[in-house]
Amino acid sequence: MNLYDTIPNNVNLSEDERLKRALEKWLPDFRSWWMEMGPEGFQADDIYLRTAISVDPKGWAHFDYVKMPEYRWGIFLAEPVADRKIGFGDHMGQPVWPEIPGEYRGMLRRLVVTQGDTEPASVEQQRMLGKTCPSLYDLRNLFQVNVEEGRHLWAMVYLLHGFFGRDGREEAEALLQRRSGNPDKPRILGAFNEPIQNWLDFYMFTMFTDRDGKYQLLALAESGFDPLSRTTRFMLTEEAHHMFVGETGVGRVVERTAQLMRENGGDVRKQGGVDLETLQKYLNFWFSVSLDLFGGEKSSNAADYFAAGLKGRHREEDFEDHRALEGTYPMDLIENGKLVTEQVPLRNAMNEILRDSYVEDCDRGVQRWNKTLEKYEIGARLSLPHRRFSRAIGAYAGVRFDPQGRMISEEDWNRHRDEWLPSSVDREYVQSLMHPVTELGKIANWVAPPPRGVNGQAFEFEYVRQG
Ligand code: BYC
Repeated sequence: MNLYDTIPNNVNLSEDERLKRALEKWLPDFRSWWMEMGPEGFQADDIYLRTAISVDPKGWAHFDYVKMPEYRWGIFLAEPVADRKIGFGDHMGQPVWPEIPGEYRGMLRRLVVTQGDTEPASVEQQRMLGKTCPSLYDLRNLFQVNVEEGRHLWAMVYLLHGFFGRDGREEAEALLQRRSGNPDKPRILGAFNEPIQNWLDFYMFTMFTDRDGKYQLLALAESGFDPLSRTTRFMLTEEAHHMFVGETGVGRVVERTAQLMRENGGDVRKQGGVDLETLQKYLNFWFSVSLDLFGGEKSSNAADYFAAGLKGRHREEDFEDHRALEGTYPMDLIENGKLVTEQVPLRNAMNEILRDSYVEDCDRGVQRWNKTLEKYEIGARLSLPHRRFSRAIGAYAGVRFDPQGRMISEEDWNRHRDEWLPSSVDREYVQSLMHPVTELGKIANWVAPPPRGVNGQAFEFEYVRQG
């Protein structure tokens, strides 16, 4: 592990002069992007952050005060697995590839660029949130997520520079050129152009959108292209914290809402909280845009990735048939304006199979939030909307469905839309709650404090020292 090189790494960068030069040339561009598009207003402050010091799953994190622009962004790959073999698709059983197989260059580039694009996008989406943080603890968590997304960008840029030659270098530059939400140069995937205006958006995003990240990274960790597998395996250890921020963040809002429902007659908005209906609408929104990130239900791209051994399923080893040449997957698809069950060849159903694992995982999180409602003896429950609800990508795009998954008319949709998704009034209300709370040990009224702080520290700890 070369921790104190200009670019910390465990890929022996000092022995690869060409790659080292390419990355050192990209570094100032990354820094300019970070200063322009990274967290606004806190770049000179000392933040209590964890940094990678080893890729060992048990001991990689080191906590200390760091100014974000000085964060040790680096290239860290999980240790190689000896004699690793391709675990699925047409090349099943062959040794994994240490370099890119020529025939799959285009496909791999596309996967790496799509993954890479999401990382800076999320930092751009979240750049204003620091100004309205509910507590120093939350502020620090936001910045931890942001610097790690920056490091995930480095992970993909390493692959582009290290394995793709000139077009890889061009793609790495382009990753710093596109901008979230900019109609002239948008980020590639839908959810990453949606504004994250407030902390409820942020918690929902880290709960639902980062969880797509988990499943996509798990599918890429199966890859026969070994450097992609190793880099995504290490990224997954960081991703876990992001989902923790989301799940516990929403959980703390639910807790506070439940408390307010039990107090003073239960009108949550009157008491400056987020009512359950509004929480449900934000949940509906972020869950459905995140479902879109899995791509079309029936996808020949997904079939090609699988056949080539580039992108597998979540925990491929749990499946019995790793070639997936036989068998079908039943899907309710729309034919002549009606839902009809179609048997889709398994390889073409890979996006949907991954989405299934994701939906189950999300539902477990929602049930944990419901336990809090139960604890406060509140009868109402939160739930995931049906996966057909409010989709912009895939088989259900352009057709209207209610949260139970029933097909409805455009007229019905327009009549009920504001009951199901945040209306402009809801957004204004949530925005009105967003005031910065930066006193030690204090927290905004609309969210409960966490049961414990970061790395054994108390909630009252000075997680951000303003310079
Ligand atoms: N928005 O066959 P289809 C993360 C396009 S998140 C816009 O259905 P495919 C993170 C698609 O490109 C994880 N366009 O889809 C989280 C294609 O375009 P063309 C990111 C979309 O290719 C939080 C067309 O529709 N990682 O890490 O099977 C913070 C039809 O394609 C969308 C990855 O995504 C969309 N949502 O699947 C920070 C992994 N969906 O060819 C980070 C790499 C589809 O018609 N990416 N399209 O021009 C992939 O594996 C695949 O590209 C996708 C799409 C799963 C995204």
